[in-house]
Amino acid sequence: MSGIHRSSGAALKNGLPPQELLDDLCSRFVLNVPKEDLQSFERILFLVEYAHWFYEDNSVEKNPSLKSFTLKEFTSLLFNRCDVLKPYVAHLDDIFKDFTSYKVRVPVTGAIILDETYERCVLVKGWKGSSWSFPRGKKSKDEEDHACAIREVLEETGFDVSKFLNKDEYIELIFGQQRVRLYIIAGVKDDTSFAPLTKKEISEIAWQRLDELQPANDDVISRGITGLKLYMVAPFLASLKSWISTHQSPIAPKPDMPLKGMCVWKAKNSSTGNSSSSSPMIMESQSTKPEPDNPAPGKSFRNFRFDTSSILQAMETAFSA
Ligand code: M7G
Ligand code: MG
Repeated sequence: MSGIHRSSGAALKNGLPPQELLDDLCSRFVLNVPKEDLQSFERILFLVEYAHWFYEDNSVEKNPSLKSFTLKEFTSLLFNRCDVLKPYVAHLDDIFKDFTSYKVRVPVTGAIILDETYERCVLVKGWKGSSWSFPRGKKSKDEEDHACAIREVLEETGFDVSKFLNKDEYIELIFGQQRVRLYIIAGVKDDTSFAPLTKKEISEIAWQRLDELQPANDDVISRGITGLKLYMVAPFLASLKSWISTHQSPIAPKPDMPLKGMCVWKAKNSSTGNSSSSSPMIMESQSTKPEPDNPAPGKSFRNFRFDTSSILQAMETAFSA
């Protein structure tokens, strides 16, 4: 990572963000948060991830000569170029590894939204990949399961399930170290309008027919019988079927219902990375970061702590300047 310390003019020529931009992102997203969010590198990396999203979605969009980075590249850039993070550059590989393993331990909640016939459910397609999953996401620190489900479904589909949600009606499965709970929200009208509130997270939303989702096996990643690529959908279908068999749908299956899934929202420019829909972006609250059920600091942090005092000092200097 040597040689990235350049003046802003030169930096822009090869697409590297100028120092001022990185400093601004660092102070806005990483330094300017409650002290308790800076107590572990796992939490700090979630802040870096927000800064990365802001960089990709706003800075690059406004100035296309800026390069796009993976989260790992962006993290490295930020650590190498921001004074408060620089002392930890040597540990960056461990910090990143611990963050990735922490991320997959954070419990996830979401919803299985069924239409009024109980024959279709809402699935969302990720921005980067090509697979479909139930709207769902990682729990923030101290957030209750159902509150996370309501928030994530709202972020990813624009639909507020709070009025429909029954805290006792859910299917929960464990994948490796991750607990996934999906609340069953049944009887939603199929002319409900859906559109994600986050930018570049979701590329498509559709009512998918349950009978089209039947997979060849129970794998986490599977294909439905019509070739739909599914992520963490198939393992829920058996329990969902038995739930449906014991509940009466508000309306009988319509004979004229299309045999295929029905797209209800699609981004204008998904996966090309150029532009996106006109939906507003939400930057989640800076004080709520995901946290596993049994939070434990990553291995490599047992021997060193993030020095918050240097951050406070840096902020004082910045504000008094
Ligand atoms: P997440 O919020 O990390 O997962 O988003 P969760 O919903 O399971 O909690 C999943 C993936 O969507 C991320 O790894 C990103 O690739 C992408 N993504 C999510 N958000 C909120 C954004 C965003 O605001 N901007 C961009 N560019 N990508 C996002
Ligand atoms: Mg999310």
